[in-house]
Amino acid sequence: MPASDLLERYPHRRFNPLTREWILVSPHRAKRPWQGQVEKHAEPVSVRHDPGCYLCPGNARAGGRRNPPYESTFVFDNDFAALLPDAPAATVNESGLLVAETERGICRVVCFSPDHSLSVSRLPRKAIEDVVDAWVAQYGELGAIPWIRSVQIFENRGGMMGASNPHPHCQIWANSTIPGELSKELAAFGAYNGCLLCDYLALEKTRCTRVVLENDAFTVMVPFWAVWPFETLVIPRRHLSGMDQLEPGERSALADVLKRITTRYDNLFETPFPYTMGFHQRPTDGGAHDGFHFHAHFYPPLLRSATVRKFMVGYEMLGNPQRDITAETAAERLRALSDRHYAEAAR
Ligand code: H2U
Ligand code: ZN
Repeated sequence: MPASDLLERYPHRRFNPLTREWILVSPHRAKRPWQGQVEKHAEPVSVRHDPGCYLCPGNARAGGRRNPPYESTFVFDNDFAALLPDAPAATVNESGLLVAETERGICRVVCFSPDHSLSVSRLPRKAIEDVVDAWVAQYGELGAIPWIRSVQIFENRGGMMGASNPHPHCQIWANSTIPGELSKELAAFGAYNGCLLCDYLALEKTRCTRVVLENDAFTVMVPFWAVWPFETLVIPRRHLSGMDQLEPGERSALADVLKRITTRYDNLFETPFPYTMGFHQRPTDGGAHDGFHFHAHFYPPLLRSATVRKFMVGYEMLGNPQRDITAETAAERLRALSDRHYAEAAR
């Protein structure tokens, strides 16, 4: 039997070249019965303006600030920022065991739209282009601050992922050191001969088993080494180290793939699909980092329905992450879905 067929049937390990870590795949286990925790079914939001929402236009936020009557995107400094720009420098090192240092940073919130009921999947393409423009502007503005070395843009969608509010928004944490996940990727890019993601993209395009969708400028795939059941990787087809290098047409292309993948996610279980997504871009520490290939990761927790999620516990916390359905099966299921949102198709 060819090795690829064996991978479909038997437990095996897969290597993640971006983090240089292994994951365990147990395809024979996908049909096991589930008697564990069942999550609440997330209902779509119907009100377009919620008087109690701290992100809606015109409403009050914590600390008495009030949002302006914004009409497209709106960016503000997080009122409960996890990082502060003026933390004084201090380090502790006792015997190399008690090691700590203060960290400076700036945290912001980006509202994607004044409409409380929308999500990336339901926003018009033009509105997502405005969001991309806001991200590019923030990456440029925060990255230009001399002590900021990394700008992390991320969205937590859905209560299951810890989002505090359904209003479409994301967060930006920009800080004075390079965070762990990006550090691992930088090391992997540095150790690889050529560009790891240009080569990976070329390899996947000869197979198409894991590609979910694409347009002229971006490809979305379930990576060979995906950990989360329906995890995807969004890769610009051109070698770009950050979203500031996108041409105007490529910004629209990014908006297009983001709309299409989030629509397919919602369509998968006909539910507002929870996820954490975010971009990995070159550090803003003054180095060139030309070899880095920027990309986005979607990490969604749902496994087999709108209410059964994957837990990263047990062996995963103590050994390695593990998955049941293969990346190929997940890609096939996402590929088979429509780009038309179920809520719109039903009308
Ligand atoms: P999350 O839904 O991903 O938690 O993002 C919402 C952010 O909004 C969160 O980081 C901030 C929280 O600190 N926030 C404000 O900045 N002002 C408020 O009035 C409430 C929430
Ligand atoms: Zn709102």
